[in-house]
Amino acid sequence: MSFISKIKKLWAKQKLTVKIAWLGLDHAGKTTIVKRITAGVYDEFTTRTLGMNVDEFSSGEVRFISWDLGGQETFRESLWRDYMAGSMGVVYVVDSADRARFKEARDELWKYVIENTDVKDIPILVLANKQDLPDAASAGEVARALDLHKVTNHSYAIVPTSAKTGFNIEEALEWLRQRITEKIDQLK
Ligand SMILES: Nc1nc2c(ncn2[C@@H]2O[C@H](COP(=O)(O)OP(=O)(O)O)[C@@H](O)[C@H]2O)c(=O)[nH]1
Ligand SMILES: [Mg+2]
Repeated sequence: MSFISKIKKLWAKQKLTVKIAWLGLDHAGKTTIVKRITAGVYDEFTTRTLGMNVDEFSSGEVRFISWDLGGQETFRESLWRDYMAGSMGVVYVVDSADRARFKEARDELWKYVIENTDVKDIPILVLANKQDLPDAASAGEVARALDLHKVTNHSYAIVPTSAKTGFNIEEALEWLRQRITEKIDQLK
C-alpha cells in the first residue's frame, strides 16, 4: 500500500487532515518530489517556484505545503508560521550535490525548525536528495553538514533519495507515516 493510501486510510479512521510541511532551500527538489508522489511522475521541467515560494498540493486528505527557505524577508515569517501551525511532520529536502550551500541549508534548518519554539516536537525527515548525480554527497556527509547529531528535541531520520529515479522516496515517507501514526495513537 502506498504512503498516500495509508495516510488516507488513517484519515478515514481519525477524521483529520494530515498536513506535512516540505522545507528546504530553493532548487533542493521539493516540488519535484511532491509531484512524483501526488502524480506519480518525474517532471524534469519543474519550474523554479516564484513569488512567495509556497506551493500547496493535495492528494485526498493529505496536504503538502512546500516552502523555499533562504533569503526570507520578515513579512514572510508570519505567513510561514501560519503554514507550519498544525503540521504533523516536516520533510527537509537537501540537494546533496550542492556542497556550496550545505552551510546555508544547515542554518535555515536550525533557524526555522530546530531552534524555532513554535515548532513543537514533530518528526523531521531529512532527504539527502539528487543521489543520482555522480558527485552527490552521501546521507552521512549531509547529516554531518546539518549537525543532525546535535538534534535532541525532535525525532529525525535522514534518507538518501532521488526524485529523478524515485529511489527511496516511498521508504522515506514510510518512516514519517509511522511517526505520525504513533503521534495520533498517543492522542487517542
Ligand atoms: N538529477 C536530479 N535532479 C533533480 C532531483 N530532484 C529535483 N531535481 C531537479 O532540480 C531542480 C529543482 O527542483 P525543484 O523541485 O523545483 O526544487 P524546489 O525549489 O526545492 O522545489 C529541477 O530542475 C529538478 O528537475 C533529483 O533527485 N535528481
Ligand atoms: Mg519548489
